[in-house]
Amino acid sequence: MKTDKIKEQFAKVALPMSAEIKDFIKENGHHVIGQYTIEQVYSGMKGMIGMVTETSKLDPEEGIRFRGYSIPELQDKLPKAHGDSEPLPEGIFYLMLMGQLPTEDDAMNVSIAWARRSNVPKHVFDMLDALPVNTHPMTQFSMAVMALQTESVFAAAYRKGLNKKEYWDPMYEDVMNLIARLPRIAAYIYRRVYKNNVHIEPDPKLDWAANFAHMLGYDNYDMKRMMRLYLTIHADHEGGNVSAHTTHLVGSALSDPYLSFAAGMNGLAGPLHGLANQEVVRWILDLRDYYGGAAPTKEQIHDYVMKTMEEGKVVPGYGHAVLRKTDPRFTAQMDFASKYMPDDENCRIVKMVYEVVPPILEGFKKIKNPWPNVDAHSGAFLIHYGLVEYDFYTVLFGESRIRCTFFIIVGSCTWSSS
Ligand code: HAX
Repeated sequence: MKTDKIKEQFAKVALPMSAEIKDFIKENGHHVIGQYTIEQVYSGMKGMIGMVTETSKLDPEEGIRFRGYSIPELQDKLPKAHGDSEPLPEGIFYLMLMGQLPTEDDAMNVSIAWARRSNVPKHVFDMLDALPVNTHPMTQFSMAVMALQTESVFAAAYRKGLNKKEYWDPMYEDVMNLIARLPRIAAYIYRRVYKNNVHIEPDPKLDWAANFAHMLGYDNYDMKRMMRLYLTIHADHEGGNVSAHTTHLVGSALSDPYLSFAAGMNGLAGPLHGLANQEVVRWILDLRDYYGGAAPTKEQIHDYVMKTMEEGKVVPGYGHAVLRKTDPRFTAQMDFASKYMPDDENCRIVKMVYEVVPPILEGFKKIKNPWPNVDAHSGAFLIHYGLVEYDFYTVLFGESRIRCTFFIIVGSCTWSSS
């Protein structure tokens, strides 16, 4: 099996770490670390420490930190594409994988490795072409990942007979291949559904996010910069969210990464999780329609929120199972909007909604977090740059989220190999 620089570095970091973790468990495994209530058991283990996720930590008050770094710190410290202000998603992948900040060369090596692995076999496109074109893009995405399972290096190696110590190696291959192939698949779905099936070939000279924007059909610099930010901030949110947890759970049966990730994507496609990003845009467009199409006033937003609540629906983009403050991923997007699209009408509406919604939701005592989450903003950006087909938005989220889910699988396999 061919190796690459990233893989060699990963083996150097992960294999000793897996031995260290085994020793730690041997020595400390008997300690009791918590108690829990019946309510926690009934509400899906909320607030119970039930797993270790090394790639990121979600603090209820502060939000997400990736390997200890906040989002603003990462925007400052991670390598950037030439002349860009936003980090390359390759860098956050490297940070999550190795536990240390990448150099520019490291990020470049990830980019090269993904470009080399990005070929998608024809049968995946044939399968997509056989689906009704109105199949939801997330369903197409999950099915395409399943169709790609024919390529699983792990499944083939396991069938031949594989020592436990060797699991991590073909798992790594699958993870990297799948990450590399996803942009092509996602772009194919987009162009098939919304752009008359006219497809755009990848440009291997571009970084992962810029190449994705290119294949979607958005070659302007601003969209590429936005895509780098988008694919960086959605990468990970500890292990308890539905998509990462599902992927980890299915992967723990040694289902290969294609099977595990498709399962996670089916969870991401729920409106209380990743699909909330399309629901936010739908809600704002419905709100505008309701008041005749013009930008709404704060009073109108207030009344529309009350109407949503009275109808027994949720206000999409608000609330969180763990967070108790404004999501820093929302703030990063709002800052980006103020900098690069200060006059955009939908971004202005998102900001007004942010001023109006929390005080209303705070009035409903049962709601534990009245503040916006990551999904409250992203659609407004995409509309600004012309990507208006909001049914597609959760696919973008899925493409980003793959990096957390696959590190978990690589990690768990590595641990079982020591
Ligand atoms: N609008 C209306 N009601 C809300 C609400 C909101 N934004 N957030 C919570 N509630 C309600 C819940 O539906 C629940 O009501 P019931 O007791 O009648 O069932 C009650 O308040 C208590 O909920 P909670 O404990 O505060 O929140 P949960 O942990 O149960 O749920 C959710 C967290 C994110 C699912 C929830 O806040 C919600 O439905 N938000 C809107 C959908 C959304 O934005 N989802 C994306 C979340 C982030 C994410 O995963 N992104 O991908």
